Amino acid sequence: MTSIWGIVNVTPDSFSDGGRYLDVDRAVAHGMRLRAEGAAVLDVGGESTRPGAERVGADIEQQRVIPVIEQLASAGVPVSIDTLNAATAAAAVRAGARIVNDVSGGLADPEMRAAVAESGADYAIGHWRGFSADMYAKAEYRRVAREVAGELQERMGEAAASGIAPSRLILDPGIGFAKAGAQNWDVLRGLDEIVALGPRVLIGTSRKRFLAEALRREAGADDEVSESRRDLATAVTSALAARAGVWAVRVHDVAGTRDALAIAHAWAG
Ligand code: PMM
Repeated sequence: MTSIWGIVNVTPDSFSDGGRYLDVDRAVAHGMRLRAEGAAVLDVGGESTRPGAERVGADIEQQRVIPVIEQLASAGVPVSIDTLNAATAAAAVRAGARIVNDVSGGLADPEMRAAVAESGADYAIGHWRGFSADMYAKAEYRRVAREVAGELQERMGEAAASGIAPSRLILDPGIGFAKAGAQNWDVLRGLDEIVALGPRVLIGTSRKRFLAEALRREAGADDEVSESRRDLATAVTSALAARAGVWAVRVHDVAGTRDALAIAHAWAG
């Protein structure tokens, strides 16, 4: 059955006191709630990769995530570190993380693959073409799913050349990363091409812009598509992705996703 990664974003807009103090206890409590709701892995991140987000330094990123990872890991929860920085990945694994989730697939930091190889952690590699500031300018494809699969295959080769065993890899087509609206649907329609590459496949559609766009276009939602409508849309994409053979989905709403996956599972028989 497809498993669930619960998102724990430790950024000033998520767990903070008026934007000044990051509240470690609240982030940990949020993670433990997602765990109780059925998350197999908690994906902890300290730098937003959303379109237009500014980059933060690795030191600030680590101040945010390391105390949270230490507490979650010591409570026995499998933790993944969502980072583009090799130094943060290494520190997170020392703090107890078991998986490095690098949406750039090793392209953002030239030290990343060596750090992961040395750490012994599993490595989730995303399809990516550049930092959020200019990623839409790079969203040019002829056949989206085919090209995404081809580039992921290149990332797999680079990881193997760096000493990371294929059994440690997880592939993610990077929904929203260097992909504009309709291109994300092309990727989802072609998920079997990614699954056919072999390694476990992870997918993250949660609350993303292309879902809100589809709801506005197809269901008459207003401009500010509510969080609950985005979560419902996410649960649907997650259930369909499960049918397409993905190994895990990365979501904010773990409880709703758990129910959606249970129904997809019942359907599959
Ligand atoms: N998306 C975001 C952040 N991290 N990691 C993986 N593996 N796949 C994704 O699609 C992904 C990710 C951006 O979403 P957020 O700001 O809601 O965390």
